[in-house]
Amino acid sequence: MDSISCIPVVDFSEINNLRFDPESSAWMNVAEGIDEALTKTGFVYLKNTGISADLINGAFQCSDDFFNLNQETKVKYRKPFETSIKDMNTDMYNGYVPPGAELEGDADYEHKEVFDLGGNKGRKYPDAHVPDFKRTYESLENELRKLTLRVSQVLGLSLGLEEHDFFLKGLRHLTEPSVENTTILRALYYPAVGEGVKGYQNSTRCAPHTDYGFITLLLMENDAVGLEVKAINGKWISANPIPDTVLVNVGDFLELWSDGRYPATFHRVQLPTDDSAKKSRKSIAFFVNPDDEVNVQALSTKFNATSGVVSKEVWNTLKHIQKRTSTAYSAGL
Ligand SMILES: O=C(O)CCC(=O)C(=O)O
Ligand SMILES: [Fe+2]
Repeated sequence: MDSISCIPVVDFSEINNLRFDPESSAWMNVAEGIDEALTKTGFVYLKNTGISADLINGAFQCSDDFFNLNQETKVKYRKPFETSIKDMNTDMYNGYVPPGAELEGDADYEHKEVFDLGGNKGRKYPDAHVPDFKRTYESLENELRKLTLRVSQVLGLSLGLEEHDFFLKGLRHLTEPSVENTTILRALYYPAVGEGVKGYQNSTRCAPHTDYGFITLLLMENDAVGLEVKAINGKWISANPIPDTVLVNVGDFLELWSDGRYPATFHRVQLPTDDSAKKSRKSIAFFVNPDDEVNVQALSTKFNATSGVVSKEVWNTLKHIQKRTSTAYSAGL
């Protein structure tokens, strides 16, 4: 089965320019579509989000220009791994991560390079080598922030929260950047890999993992195949790019907030076994985390209103993120 029939597509065009109104049928329709998609797979494609294709293409071009620089130049922008986990601050969330430095799940090696822009301290941009990078990525981040705010309002509706705008309270950094946070805009690059490469047998592009934030917004180049999502029945289904869409998935915090209704599903990017491995893959992820100080616990929704909240866990945002990040980077430290 292909991705189109497995992961639903929800059209955002009706609410794109519409003020938030929990009574309006346009918002309710979108909320129902999102609820159905997220309960089924934890993933949903959003169509007609209003983010310009030129802006997205421009960001992929900058990404291409950066990752095609030689290694000596790229490591000038390296993330400061020498920062100890204990003293981890937002510097840790910025810069270039070379292949092999970050590992998800139980992979031996990931053929993956990333460039992160995160938090509100220690940002660096490779403008000396890619002059449009800062301007393009800042514009894209701005658009992704606006879309995230809309999606958060839809989620308040889809869960039937009494306080429709509840999630906005925990995402103040999206409108007030001085609020401490660990949200990351990440350019991902998976180089072309030939079967002759050492360690090919035990390596992958991105090992199975759940995302640890609130939600992730993912942009993929049109030919960037390879992403797979583990469905509730345990089968891996492909989440191939659909032109003019943004793929959204549930992170650990939304799973907890929704009391498990919206699962943070496992996903992975395998090394293709056919000719497409000879091509690189590029995507851009916006990992949205709640503000650092937010404590997350299961909410009373319209779905558990009579049965009661099941999960008793409480997670502090920063602590949870630090725990998950230190596991992912232990390979590179
Ligand atoms: O490369 C992709 O398209 C997805 C990567 C991913 O799932 C992640 O970095 O969390
Ligand atoms: Fe992911």
